Amino acid sequence: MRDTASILHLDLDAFFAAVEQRDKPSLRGKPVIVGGISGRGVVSTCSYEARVFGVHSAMPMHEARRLCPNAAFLSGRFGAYRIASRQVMTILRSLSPDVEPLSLDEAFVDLVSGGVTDYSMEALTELGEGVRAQVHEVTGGLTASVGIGSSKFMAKLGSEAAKPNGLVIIPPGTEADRIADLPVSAIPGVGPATTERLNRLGLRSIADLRRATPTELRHELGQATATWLQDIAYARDDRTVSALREVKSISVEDTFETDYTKVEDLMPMAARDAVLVARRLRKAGWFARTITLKLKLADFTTHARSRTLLGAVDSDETIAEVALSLLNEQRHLLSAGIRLLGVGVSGFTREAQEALFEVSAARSDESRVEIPSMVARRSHTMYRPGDDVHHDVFGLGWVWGTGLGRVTVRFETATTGPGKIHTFALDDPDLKPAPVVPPGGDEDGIEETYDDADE
Ligand code: TTP
Ligand code: MG
Repeated sequence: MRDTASILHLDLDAFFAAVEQRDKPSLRGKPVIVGGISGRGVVSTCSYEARVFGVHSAMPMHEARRLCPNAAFLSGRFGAYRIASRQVMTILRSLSPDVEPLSLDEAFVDLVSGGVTDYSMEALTELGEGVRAQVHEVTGGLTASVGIGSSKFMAKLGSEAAKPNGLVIIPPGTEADRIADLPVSAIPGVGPATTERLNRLGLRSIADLRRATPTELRHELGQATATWLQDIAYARDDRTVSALREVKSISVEDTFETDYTKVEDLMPMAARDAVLVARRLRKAGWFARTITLKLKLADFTTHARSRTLLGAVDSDETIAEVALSLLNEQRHLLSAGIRLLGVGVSGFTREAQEALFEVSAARSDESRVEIPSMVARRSHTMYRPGDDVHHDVFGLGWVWGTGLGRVTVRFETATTGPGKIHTFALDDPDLKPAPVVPPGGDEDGIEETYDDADE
């Protein structure tokens, strides 16, 4: 742990919903819910106005509709979120070379390597407020919460305490007192399973944890976790801020004891790896567009083949189907002997787009894997609630609702006042989907991904 508050953590407030309110003036100050609009969709996030009703991330959408029927329900515009994310990360990288993004809207910054020398409360307040103001200005109105502390744990606790739209600096020396009454689940890395095990031992708060015996913890949770818990209970956390820790792909590989030559032998391993990858993907809350199958031959040459889907997926079935079909496409390599097989995913988004596709992989004959065919159901333009559109007469607007062959559009943008509503036929030739136009205009279509952190 450092003796200065030199790690900053920034997290945007109600990120996806805030971008929607920025670009849709009529929704400002109102409940906005972003997520999977369909039957079994879940809430990605919602505005603070919707949180008052009890709506939160990961809640089934039908429940959110019940709690807050008058909210605007939007399916999300990832292009716009990606651009805002990039703008924020650029601001943070101007502070320090060591910026570690944790997701699209959240990052740690190491102020020491950024050259900050004055760690007085006044100087840090000025710095923190300066970053928040810059984010607000550059993104055209998004608000961020910032925490500054002597460790990652403290910085993150600070930004959580600062939410929404605030700054909290945790003065060095106060850390251990500050966390004593927190539940053990507040500790980074302590998920529901560990929380339950600790609770079973009668350990509920961080102060309780301090009273536990090392042997008891080690016995129940293993050496590594026990050590971590004993340190963090006293706020001892020397995890570094690392720009290299970004995750750009997730993969699972198997190296075999003997070389395989038969596709029937390799198929179960590819399928199992695909399921492991899918599980890690879901845990990270991501969906992937690209699936890769890697083979290393007995002669140590490596062959990788990828397929990029039209939509982003996270299901065991889809990832396994694609991996198996990529294996099938590389059958000609098998006779050389396969010593390693790996399945990976990349091209992450926060949203599933599986509904747009049909993956049909008939596997009637076990030894033959049909290539899945991706059929985009775009017989005519699909408008999803919240999508940007352009009308030749009325200009830029967003899809307010669709049904019965009609689409209702509200004509407003980030820079207009609340706009008027008009309804059109779905196939109105004057109406088209509009590209995301960011404030500052840097639409380049590049996927915002996270750098490699393979196991
Ligand atoms: P968060 O930072 O967890 O949430 P938030 O920014 O919406 O709200 P706040 O930080 O003010 O509490 O997540 C950032 C974005 O990630 C969020 O806007 C939407 C997306 N997300 C999901 O898609 N699914 C999820 O389960 C979560 C937690 C977030
Ligand atoms: Mg956030």
